[in-house]
Amino acid sequence: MIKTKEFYDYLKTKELDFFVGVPDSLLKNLCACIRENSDSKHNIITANEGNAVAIASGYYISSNKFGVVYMQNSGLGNTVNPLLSLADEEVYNIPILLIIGWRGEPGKKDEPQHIKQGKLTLPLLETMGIKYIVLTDNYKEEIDKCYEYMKNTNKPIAIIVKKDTFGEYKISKSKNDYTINREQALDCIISQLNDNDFIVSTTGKTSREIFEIREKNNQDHSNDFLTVGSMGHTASIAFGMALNTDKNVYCIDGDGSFIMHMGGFAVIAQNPCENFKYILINNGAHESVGGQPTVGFEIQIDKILKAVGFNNVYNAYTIADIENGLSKMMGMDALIIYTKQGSRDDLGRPTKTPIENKKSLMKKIQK
Ligand SMILES: Cc1ncc(C[n+]2csc(CCOP(=O)(O)OP(=O)(O)O)c2C)c(N)n1
Repeated sequence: MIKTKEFYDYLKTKELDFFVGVPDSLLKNLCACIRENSDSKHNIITANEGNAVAIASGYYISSNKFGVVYMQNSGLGNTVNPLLSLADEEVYNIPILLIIGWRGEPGKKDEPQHIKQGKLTLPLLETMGIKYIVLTDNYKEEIDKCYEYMKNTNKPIAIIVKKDTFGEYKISKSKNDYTINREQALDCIISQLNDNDFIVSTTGKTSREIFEIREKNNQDHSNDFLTVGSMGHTASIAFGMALNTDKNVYCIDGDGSFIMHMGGFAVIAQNPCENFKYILINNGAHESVGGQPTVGFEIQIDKILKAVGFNNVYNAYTIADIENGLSKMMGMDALIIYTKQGSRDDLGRPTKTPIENKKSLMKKIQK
């Protein structure tokens, strides 16, 4: 196991001290270390991984230095366009050090959404012509090799990080003053909905908590589309569903997911749909992968949603606010719920497969 701070310090000896990316559960310790030891000009948590590649490219253009992009392999898809049409040697030829958490590594047990991506991580890089090194304890030599390669070729190179590669690096979670947590908010939402209301929930702990709340209530799961991957696309899935049914479709999103593909909201709101309702649980963090901050508390999401065309946008800080907001919500309205961070240590995962989930929902919504 690599001592995380020593790895970080070694990167710095090579002037690899500009970090940009989207946090990942496998890189939780590294992300925490970067966050604690880099100032805000040297660690930018981006909306999505493609933005990170573009920012690292801009950084190189103005400094001649190599940016370090961190991400989960789920985010590799978001980087394909800027890697191939910006950084590629046949376009601008820009060196970037990619650090990629390898979820779904073949032979290791992981969740369904990581299996195909895990299998294809190395082949995808090979297809894109991106050289990679799988990180081992011999990390100094490996970083040296990456550095020399970037210097000699001006091409991006990837470090692939397997599970449990980095040792624990603990920092205290950022706290806020909100009183309820996500699970309490979800519990309240579910108690207010009826059998004709459908949910599309975002990836991470939101969907896991919804699954457990239904179990606790002895309800089945056929009203819920528990998105397990596709971070940032929850609202678009819900919108697509809402367009083609007269049932209510409630999107339950997270701030990291909202920010990841915020452009989608402009188009959704400009195509009003009376049965689409948007709920955002804003904890100001990527809580599901370690609590790294988003800009969710810095931006005025209610004003953004109004500006792109949502009708009424309600803010909620308490259970009573949620009940009140839900009772008033009409189509193309939004409810933003401000919560503290935190979840149960014993939080489980859906025991139904994504395909079982999809099939039972399709049967019910098409009735
Ligand atoms: C494209 C992509 N990038 C990164 C991830 C890893 N990931 C899973 S959940 C999550 C955090 C989501 O944050 P938010 O939407 O705010 O919800 P919260 O976890 O705070 O409830 C991240 C970064 C992913 N699944 N997909």
